Amino acid sequence: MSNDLRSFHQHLISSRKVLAILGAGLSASSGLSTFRGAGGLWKKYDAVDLATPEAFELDPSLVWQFYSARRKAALAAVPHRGHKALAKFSERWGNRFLTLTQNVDGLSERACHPRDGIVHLHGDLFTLKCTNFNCRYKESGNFREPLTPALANASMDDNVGVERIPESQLPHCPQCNTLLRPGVVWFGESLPYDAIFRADEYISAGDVDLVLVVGTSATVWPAAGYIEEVAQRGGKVAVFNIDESTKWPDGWFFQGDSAEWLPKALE
Ligand code: BV8
Repeated sequence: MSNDLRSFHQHLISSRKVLAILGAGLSASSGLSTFRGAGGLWKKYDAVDLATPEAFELDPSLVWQFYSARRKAALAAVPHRGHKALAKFSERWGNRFLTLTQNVDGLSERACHPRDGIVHLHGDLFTLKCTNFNCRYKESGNFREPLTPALANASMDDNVGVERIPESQLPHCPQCNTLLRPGVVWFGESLPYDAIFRADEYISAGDVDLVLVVGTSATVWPAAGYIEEVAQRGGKVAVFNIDESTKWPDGWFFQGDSAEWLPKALE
């Protein structure tokens, strides 16, 4: 693995197509918790345990407070120079660059990343979906805070306790009055078909000479599988991570804050 920017830039400018796979570490410098490691806990709960249909079924009050706290934190966060460097790179490269983000915080959009250049593999915090299978109500771009008065105290702060909120005071569907859920992909749920199609189509068309792996532990599938797919087709891998254990056997490893490395690598 190399962290030589010159050889990286030579490969970058000669690449026919580039892919980026973004994870929670990209937003860490905007103050948002990651999923694993130190950031992986919300109060005494493991984020992975809360990001499941079973957790929501069992305790929608707890899960809605988890997501409301994250909505609030994401709305208060500011995109950093790394988010902006990716957005500008996407503007310059057009359809020769595709961003696959695992992040649900909306910071890439707020950094003005071109909408047709980014795919949300795991949905986003500001989309709401009805839990009534027959209703199919779905609302995007809902930045209302709090979603209901009962959720006003939801917080990432460990010192703020979890309340027992009656289901009637959680968000409900305006069409059929059934409980709404966050429009994210939970563990055990399939990724959105259009996201999978877009990613597969871009990679299987060939010519992806470089994949940028930014701030992700690459432990969540099928997102992590796209890295392998590009490498198996001959593409080079450039990892941007603070953790050396995420190194890839071949390519580049830029150890440190992606907010610092991305502007140097892409501008
Ligand atoms: C599915 C939304 C099947 C919710 C999330 C093999 C194949 C297929 C599936 C599986 C498989 N093996 C296991 C599975 C099941 C599962 C899975 O992958 N489990 C893992 C835990 C092993 N996958 C699924 O369930 C997926 N669904 O496969 O469905 C199916 C098919 C048909 C029909 C039905 C079902 C769905 C997975 C999606 C889950 N939802 N998010 C929410 O946000 O609440 S995933 C969640 O983890 C986030 O999206 C997050 O982004 C993502 C990945 O984590 P990371 O982003 O990598 O974050 P993490 O904290 O792990 O790491 C942060 C990194 O940043 C670290 O490396 C750190 O060092 C670094 N870092 C920190 N600071 C910085 C930094 N780097 C740079 N700069 C910094 N400053």
